[in-house]
This record gives sequence, structure tokens and C-alpha cells, in this order.
Amino acid sequence: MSRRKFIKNTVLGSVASSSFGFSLKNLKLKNFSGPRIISTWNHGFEANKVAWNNLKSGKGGLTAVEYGVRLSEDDPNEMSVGLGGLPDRTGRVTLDACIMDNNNDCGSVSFLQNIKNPISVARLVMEKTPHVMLTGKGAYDFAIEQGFKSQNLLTNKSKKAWENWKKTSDYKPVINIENHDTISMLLIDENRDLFGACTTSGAAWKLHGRVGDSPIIGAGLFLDNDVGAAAATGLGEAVIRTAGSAMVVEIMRQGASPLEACKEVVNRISKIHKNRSEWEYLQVGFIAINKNGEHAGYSLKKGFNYALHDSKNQMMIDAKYETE
Ligand code: SD4
Repeated sequence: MSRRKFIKNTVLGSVASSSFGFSLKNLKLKNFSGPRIISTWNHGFEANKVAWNNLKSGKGGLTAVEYGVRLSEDDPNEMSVGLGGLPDRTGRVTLDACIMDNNNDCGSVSFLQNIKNPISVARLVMEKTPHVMLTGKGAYDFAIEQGFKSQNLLTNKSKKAWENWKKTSDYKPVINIENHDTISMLLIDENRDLFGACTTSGAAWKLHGRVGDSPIIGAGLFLDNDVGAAAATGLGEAVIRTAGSAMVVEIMRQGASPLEACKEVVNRISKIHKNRSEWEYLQVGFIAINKNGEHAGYSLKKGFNYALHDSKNQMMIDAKYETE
């Protein structure tokens, strides 16, 4: 049996054989048109290109998503990720990131300071430690041990924005105004194996020590190689309250399309938050891709988009949304 056929049959076998005989039966494998990458927001467009080139040069899906999102981490003009990310209310830039592969291996760092590429530290947590998550000083010490360089991540531009914010000190995260928030990237390779990465400087002007959804496996990112992958952007607290990305994947497992699954979780978030004070500034968006390469994005409020890259398309897609 050829390798490809073997993999295909194995996948079909696992899809058909949930040990309790429920839930997996609805997920039908269809024709697959090859590798595909989706990423949140406009900066996902260029990041996808980097990931695609890495994938095509044989580096593998994990390296592809890692290097893809690093493009945004490295860019001082992306004020929501890595270098130049907006700081917390004390003026310190603290970063969150996680990465996950087709074997449910995952790594994460949270509340990491002075290290420009948290996604690569997260990968090393996964590969070189018995843990999934390192935080704060421990994550920093680990990164230094692994050869990462310590540097100031607060640029003049982000410092100015902070000084400006301090005039009112009003905490209302402004999501999707400049269209470059957290980058979450999902990739399906030629074997239908799934990979994901998520990295952010989190909500601007947060309390020092606050951790959002992005480094939390199951909240900011989740994948199950039998089913699909999902990732989030937006107000992390709302995503954590619903175990957002894990929930999207589980709903796809029941047979929902990526769009239906994202919509269902956004609807839950909406219901929970309608009467809360955050509603005024609440935005959340999900992207999802299933084992057939079908994909979608859906957000609570208008303005979310995601980037698609495959052998035929390189484009931005406006996500559907629940309300203006
Ligand atoms: C957080 N989810 O820390 C991140 C922020 C974000 O689009 O995604 N903004 O809450």
C-alpha cells in the first residue's frame, strides 16, 4: 500500500471508530485539494507566504507555522505582537504564545518579557521540557538558557501610545481598529496533518501579570488531528470563559462545518456577555479548518478578516459576523 493511501485509510479508520460509537460518525472525509494555511487579520497575508514557502521547501508544518507568525513578531510596526507590541498599563510589554502539532504535542509561554519570539520559545518548551507551559520569569530564564537574546520590546511608537493612554487610563481594549491583532495561524499539510500557532502581546493596557487566551491550549488555539483546528483573536477573557477553540473543534467533530462551529461558539460568547460591562468593547473572532481543508472565520462584531493561502489562492476573506 502506498504511504499516502495508508495514511488516508488510517485517517478514515480513526474517524469511524470513536470508542463510544458516537460523535465521530458525522465527520466525512471528502476530496482534499492539498495544503492550505489560514491566519487572522491582514498581517496573516504575508505571514502565510512565509509559512507556505517553508512548507513547500520541506521544512514541515510545525516550522512553517512557527516561521510564519515570527514575521509578525519581528515587525516593530505590528503593535499587537512581539517587538513593538503595546505594553500593559505599567509600560511593560508582556507576550503570550502557543504552538501545537498533529500529535497533540503543544508548548506555550505566557507573561514573557524581553524576548522577541515567544512562539519559538513555546516550541522549545514543547520539544525540550516535560511541560506544556512556562510563564513569566521561568519562561524568560528558559529562553535565555536556550540562547534567545534579551532585548527591550517597547519601541518609541508603542511608548508614545502608552503615554497617550495614561492621560485617560481608560481600559477599553480596542480590537480590530487597525486590523492587526493577535496572529493565529492554522495549517493543513499534504497528508492532512494539522498544525497551529498563536502569538500576541495581548490586550493593550492590561494589568501587569494578566494572561489572555492566546497561550492557553484549548482557548486561543486547539487542534485534533482527526477533526480540525481552530484559533481565536479578540478579548481573551471571553474566549477563555467558553474554552473557545477547543469548543469549535468539538463542534466540528459532531459534524458541523467550520463556519457553523465558529458561529455556535461566538453565539455562546454573545449570550454570556450581552449583559456584562465588556459588551461595549467586546470583539472575538475564530478561524477554523477541518480535515478536508474546509475553512471559515466568524466574529462577534463586524471587522474581522483572515488570510488564506493555498496552491490557488492568496487572499483576504472578510469573516461573517453576528452583529455590527
Ligand atoms: C488577548 N486574544 O490577549 C488576545 C488579544 C487579541 O485580537 O487577540 N487581540 O486577549
